[in-house]
Amino acid sequence: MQPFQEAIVKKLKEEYHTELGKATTKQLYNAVSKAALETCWDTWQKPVTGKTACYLSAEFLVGRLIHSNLLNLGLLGETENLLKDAGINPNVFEDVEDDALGNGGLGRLAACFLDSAATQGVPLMGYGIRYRYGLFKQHFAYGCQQEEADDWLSWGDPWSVRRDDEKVRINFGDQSVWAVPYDMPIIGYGGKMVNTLRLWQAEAIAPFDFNLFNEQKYNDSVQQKNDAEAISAVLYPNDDTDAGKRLRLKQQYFFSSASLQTIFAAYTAKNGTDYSKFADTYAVQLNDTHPTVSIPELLRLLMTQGHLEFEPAFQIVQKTFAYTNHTIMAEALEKWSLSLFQSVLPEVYPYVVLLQNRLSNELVKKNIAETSKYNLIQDGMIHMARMAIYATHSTNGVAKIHTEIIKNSALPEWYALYPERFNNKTNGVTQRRWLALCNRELAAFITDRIGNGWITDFAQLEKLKPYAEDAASRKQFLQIKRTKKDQLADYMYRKDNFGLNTGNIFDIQVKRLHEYKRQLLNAFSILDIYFGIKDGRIKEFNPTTFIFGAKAAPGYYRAKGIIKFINEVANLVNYDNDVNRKMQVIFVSNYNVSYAEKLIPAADLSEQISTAGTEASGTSNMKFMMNGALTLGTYDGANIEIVQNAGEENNYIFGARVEDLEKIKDSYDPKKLYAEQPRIKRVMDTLIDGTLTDGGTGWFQELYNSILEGASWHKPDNYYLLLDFLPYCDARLQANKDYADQDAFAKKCLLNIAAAGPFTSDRTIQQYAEEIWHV
Ligand code: 26Y
Repeated sequence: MQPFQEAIVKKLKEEYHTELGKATTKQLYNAVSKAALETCWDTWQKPVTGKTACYLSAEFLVGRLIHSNLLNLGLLGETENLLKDAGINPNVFEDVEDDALGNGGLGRLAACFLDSAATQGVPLMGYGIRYRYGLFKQHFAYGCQQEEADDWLSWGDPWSVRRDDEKVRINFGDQSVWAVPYDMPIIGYGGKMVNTLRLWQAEAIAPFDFNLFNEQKYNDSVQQKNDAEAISAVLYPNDDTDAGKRLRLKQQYFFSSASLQTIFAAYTAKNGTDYSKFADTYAVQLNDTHPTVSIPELLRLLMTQGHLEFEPAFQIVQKTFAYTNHTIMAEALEKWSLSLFQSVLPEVYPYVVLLQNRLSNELVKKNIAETSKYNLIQDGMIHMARMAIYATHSTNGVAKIHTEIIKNSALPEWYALYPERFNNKTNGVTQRRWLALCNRELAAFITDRIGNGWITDFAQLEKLKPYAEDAASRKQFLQIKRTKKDQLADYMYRKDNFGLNTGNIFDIQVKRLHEYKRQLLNAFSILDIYFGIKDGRIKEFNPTTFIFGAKAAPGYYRAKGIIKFINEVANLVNYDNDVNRKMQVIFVSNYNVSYAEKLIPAADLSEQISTAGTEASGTSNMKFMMNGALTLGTYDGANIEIVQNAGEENNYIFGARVEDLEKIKDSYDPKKLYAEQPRIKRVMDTLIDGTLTDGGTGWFQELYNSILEGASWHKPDNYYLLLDFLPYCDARLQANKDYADQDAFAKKCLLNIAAAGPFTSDRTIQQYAEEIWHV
């Protein structure tokens, strides 16, 4: 046995009094994880020298850690062999819960960044919240989404180390709590660098009141404990509009203050009260505005504990912080009511006023009289994005088009004031999880041809390009794709009790459910194909399986209506014997990181169909690309850079562009399209003519109205579904037709993989490190 295999056996024996063939999955999971953690413990504990970057994020969607950590430590093969030799299925850890401490793209990006930084030798610490319950688990009842608590800790938490000695006190207007850190190792590929993700847990200062207990006031006796623990109890499942909730503001300050206090204390311990090197010692990146209250918090620390005047403190703050914007949708820009902010954070509020005063002076000097678009405090609200731009040295968008939109249409007044602060950092994803781990067959195919350097140097993928011309490689690629479809079919049968036809084209849209992402447009187009086949309008059609995966925010009723609608479309299609040899539709339940790792490698077509100008970047588009799926998408977010690099001719781009929408936005008339285009009318009418039922909820009528009539808060067909409908159907049918020549299709897939080099988060992290953090 190898030393690591022996260490696992020893752990099982000493900690769980069991052995390989007898241990439960939970015991195995914990033993393997703890043994693995010990192999990198010494590297992890080595103090960092030089400048450290800190990534502050309310979300880290790390997913399941055991496989990626074993891969990065080079221990995956040994572990699997040990299991196999003991007669244990190497897939045993498939049921272990994901760490779903994030909603979607923003949280998953944070996780990819940590992996990339540790791999590329960038000292990057993550700081966030250790939610007791992560993103809810989803199942369907009669096609409707139902939510359940995500009790991820029921599997144990072998990857975290609690650090009681480093807890810090957090003060709110109406309560004080402890923030207790739990540290997770972030293991770089090859195990040479191990960074830390520090997640804070809220705990009571005095968990129990005996006096109240003696008076038989049992609930009151644990009140403080409950109130404290509420702060890190649950991840807010919204990823667009903030309801301005008190608890959410407390969460934000809780982890921001805990992180900044720790950084500040570490600095002072080393350098004393000379703060002149603070910004050369720490760079702090704000992942969207969620941690922006860190700005007045650091001011407070520098001025109260560091005894600095405001202006020198401001200079340090500005040099330390940088801000990443992930959305341009006005409703998603965070604002807090002044009265709420003052009551929750009375000790922080004065520093917001100091910031506002400094800004006011600056605007006067620059002769800007109209200040309502700049004021941090305006009309009784505190504007967090404004604060983040004003008090940092860098504001970045997450794809080229997104950064241009920020500069030219979302926040032009700020760009006019500080053009030098704005920059782009196109997102990326880690190829370790999203290729090496989730598609080992394709990884081996690539390594056979160009060596394994791509695992840490993704630009090398370029060397794969000549193999697109090689018939044997194309054939082998297609075989791998089929293998991944078969594996997905097994998995989906276990999870969703659905049988996939693995000879079909797999056409997949997986992402959060949002009107702007247009899952409803996808469903309309599926109905159009369905009617087309039934009516004989579509004669040649390569059998296709349409797959959806998405969670809707629990209070987002329109999104829930769309889920129900797609599930109804699935029933209609799957039970119709006239078409179900040609098409299948499935909405998988509980789409999460682990499901994504099964779905993405099996895809032929990657659905990226957001309204132009709405998806800041998208990151699943990159994951699909590196797994050899072709993008069926709009000119939006990183899709643009993807197809520019891989060739538009090797993808399927359709629909109105930002400039087109800009021109027609005032005259757009969806009712006209509905009246004039029978195919549009036919699919729209399924919402109201009884073809499909919403179970009496009224959701379908509401969806229908949202498109044709609009609502008090938006215009009709706000996201231009009807405008893009026919171009989308055309592009989709073109892709379907092209698939008939599988060999030619495979060539396009290989050209996409070969062009995926720039979309690694290794590249993104290097750009942050060089251009923003200077580490
Ligand atoms: C304010 C609170 C309710 C909130 C919570 C989460 C607001 C937004 C979010 C999450 C946003 C998010 O995930 N944005 C996505 O970020 C990705 C990474 O940059 C982008 O690829 C994607 O286009 C963008 O929608």
